[in-house]
Amino acid sequence: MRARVVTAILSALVPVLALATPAHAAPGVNIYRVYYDSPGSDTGSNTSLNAEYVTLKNYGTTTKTLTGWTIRDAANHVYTFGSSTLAGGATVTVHTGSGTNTSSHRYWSSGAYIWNNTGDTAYLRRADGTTADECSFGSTADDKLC
Ligand SMILES: [Ca+2]
Ligand SMILES: [Ca+2]
Repeated sequence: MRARVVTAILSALVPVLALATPAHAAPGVNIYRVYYDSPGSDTGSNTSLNAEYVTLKNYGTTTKTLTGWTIRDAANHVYTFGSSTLAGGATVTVHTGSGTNTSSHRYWSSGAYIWNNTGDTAYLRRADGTTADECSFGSTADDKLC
């Protein structure tokens, strides 16, 4: 009887646990966050452009090569990663404006905003062109946790 109760409780928990699993449970590089509406007025300054960004995260435990991977918006503006890797558990943020690339911060060098405040979709593709992840967002906030 007791075992049956435990079984019933476990059965009830399984769907809850499944729902609690992050969408990006698969060990790979995925889109973590898109900060699409740069804080304050969109003045177009480099500081404002760089406060608009997309962050990728390596959900795996091994280092992944990002060389040749691309990020693009719905209008097909494309950022291509130069020679770079991303350690397991690490993040890399791609800022819209210009700056000096580091292992965790890279720069699109776009003179205009990429991510539409009114809604857009971010696509992450591997070097071979296959889709690694995509993340759509609306206009209800400044950023989206994907
Ligand atoms: Ca924007
Ligand atoms: Ca803004």
